[in-house]
Amino acid sequence: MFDHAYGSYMKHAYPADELMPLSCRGRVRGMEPSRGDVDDALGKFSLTLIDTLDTLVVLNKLDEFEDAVRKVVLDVRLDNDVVVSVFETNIRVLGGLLGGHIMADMLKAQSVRLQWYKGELLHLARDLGYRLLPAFNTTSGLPYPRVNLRYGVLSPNSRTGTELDTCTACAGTMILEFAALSRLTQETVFEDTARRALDVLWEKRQKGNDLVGTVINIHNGDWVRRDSGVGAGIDSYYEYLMKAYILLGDDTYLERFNAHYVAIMKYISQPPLLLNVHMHNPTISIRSWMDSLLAFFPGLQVLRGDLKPAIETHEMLYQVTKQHKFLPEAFTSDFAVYWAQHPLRPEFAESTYFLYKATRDPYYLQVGKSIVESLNEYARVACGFAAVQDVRTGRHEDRMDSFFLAEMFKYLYLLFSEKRDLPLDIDDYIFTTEAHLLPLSLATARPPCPRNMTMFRRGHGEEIFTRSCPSTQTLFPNNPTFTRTIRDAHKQLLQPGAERLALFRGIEFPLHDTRMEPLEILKNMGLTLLPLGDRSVQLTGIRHKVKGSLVLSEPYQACAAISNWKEVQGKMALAQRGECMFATKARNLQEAGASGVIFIDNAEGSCSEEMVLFQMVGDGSTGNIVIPLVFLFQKEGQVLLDALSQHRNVDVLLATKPMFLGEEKTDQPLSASQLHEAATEIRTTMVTSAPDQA
Ligand code: DMJ
Repeated sequence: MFDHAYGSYMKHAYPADELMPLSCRGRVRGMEPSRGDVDDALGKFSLTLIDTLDTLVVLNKLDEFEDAVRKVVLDVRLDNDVVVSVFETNIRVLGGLLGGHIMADMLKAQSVRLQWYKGELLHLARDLGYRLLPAFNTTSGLPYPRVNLRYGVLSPNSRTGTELDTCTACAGTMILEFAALSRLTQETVFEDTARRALDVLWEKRQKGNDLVGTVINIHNGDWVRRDSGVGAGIDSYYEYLMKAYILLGDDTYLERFNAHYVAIMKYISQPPLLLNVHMHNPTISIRSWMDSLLAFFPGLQVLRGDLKPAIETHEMLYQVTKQHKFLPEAFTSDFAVYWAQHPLRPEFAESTYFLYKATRDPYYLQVGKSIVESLNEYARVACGFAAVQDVRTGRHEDRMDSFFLAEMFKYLYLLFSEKRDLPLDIDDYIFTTEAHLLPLSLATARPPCPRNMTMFRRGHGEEIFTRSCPSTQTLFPNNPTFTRTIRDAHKQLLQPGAERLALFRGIEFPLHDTRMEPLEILKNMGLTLLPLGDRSVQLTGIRHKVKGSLVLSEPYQACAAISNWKEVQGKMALAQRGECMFATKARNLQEAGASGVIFIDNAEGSCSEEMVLFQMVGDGSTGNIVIPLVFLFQKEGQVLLDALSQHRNVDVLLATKPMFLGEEKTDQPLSASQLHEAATEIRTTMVTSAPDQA
């Protein structure tokens, strides 16, 4: 496979950069029809060969590694008149050369191989570093998105330098490679330059909420695209802040990461979904679809020690993958295809690996097995693995991006290998965003320059200065099956034939039967209406219960002080959606003494069979809403209103979420601690999700 990409060297003046797995030959830029921006990764520098170097070591292909290093040293030239992406060249080529150098040095030191090696890959890396530096020659310090490997940016021959903006990830994904290069060469300029770009991004964040946009003007630092998410355009910026702290031991990076992380969890994360918001008005999700790049995020959450949302989002991604064989480039919040392509991206495998490492739950081995099986069944072709042009038809593209060997192979191999099978201790390394291996020992290598970090603005609250990853035992004491417990709540996101989802206190309910009556739907949600003697009805949950008699809130929308507070006290209030935030209504009713609230949709005729996924969310404040809250669409809610109009007394027992209370064994009411747990869960949902105009 490798030689197909490399072999074209003999036929053309330049080595091939990528394999064309259907044509069985290498792709040389300029020799094939242009694919636009995608081709900016190709610099006539044997991209795939370099990007795969450290994968060969992980796979214990040491002869092949030595051979590949020789080829790179002998044949790769960087002085090419080619305009390349600064970001891609950094993560794939500079990262690949550094990973290769570190592996070569290690094998040489162990006298295993490469006794002839004298740091040639590091010399190439340094050469490449200097070829990337002109891109940073802007007044802001943010890099141009492209650079000419021979002529830089501003020279008349460069054919680049007219761009005005770049993506956040493009400017913020340099520090690992540049710092490693500085520390290995003792030349300060690389780490300084990457750090300066990060300082600008931090400075330009939305100060009120710590969110960043997707595209930024490289000259004046104004945001050009203000949507904020964790996928395309931003993804590895967050990853590099966290990993820069791990690799370099500099607190500033962790503090920045934590501030952004709090913002992400408050506004973007709506477990299991991750939806983009407007950085200046983050209370509104600005799109209802997700891109496949965000699949790396559960892996990053594992590094952060935040396992629960990592498990939830990963499970959601797995459901999408099962539905479409691969993760489509983009998919809607009800998991339909939005962009149908799948260029063999590794992010889902990456998160699967990290979750397995953290939990040792064999479930993640099963997930990995399904990834391998899909690749073999639907992507494998005679000369390699072909990207899928459309997951719905399975049609292939003549394309195998270098990250497939750099990342996908590495993560899948590592997922199934034991420590003793590897020629290195993988825990001594950190993965770059392209899965290149940088040794943690760089953290103790003295930085070649005095530190000059922007001081972190204090006052975010102690909780965001988390410095350690809590163990699973701390997070989920005495619950060895916590991963399953968390996943189970998200397992039924997709059932055969189920198009629509309804969300009820964070539990998703597949509603397959379009003939289902509202009463049955309620039952399916864990709620049953029971007649109680002649003039009362009981709405009972099938799991744990929170009890209260129903009462209509006055005013019905509960946006102002509750006038019938005497009636509401200790009861389950019914309130209508609209006019103000759910959180406002909830606080008003909580203050009035309600034991819980059931919100009923204000859209006439709405019902869970027809409405798309919906989640009640809070206003982002940490206000102490502790009573249980339920949202029902109008048709289901009408069942309760009808019951209330026909019966003197309607008792309600609300089902609670099995994921945090466990399966019910008896019909006993909840203990005080269970109630507290339930309420905490609900409050957490409220405060960690993007607020929604009720
Ligand atoms: C890789 O090149 C890197 O992981 C990058 O950060 C974004 N994603 C691609 C593969 O999908």
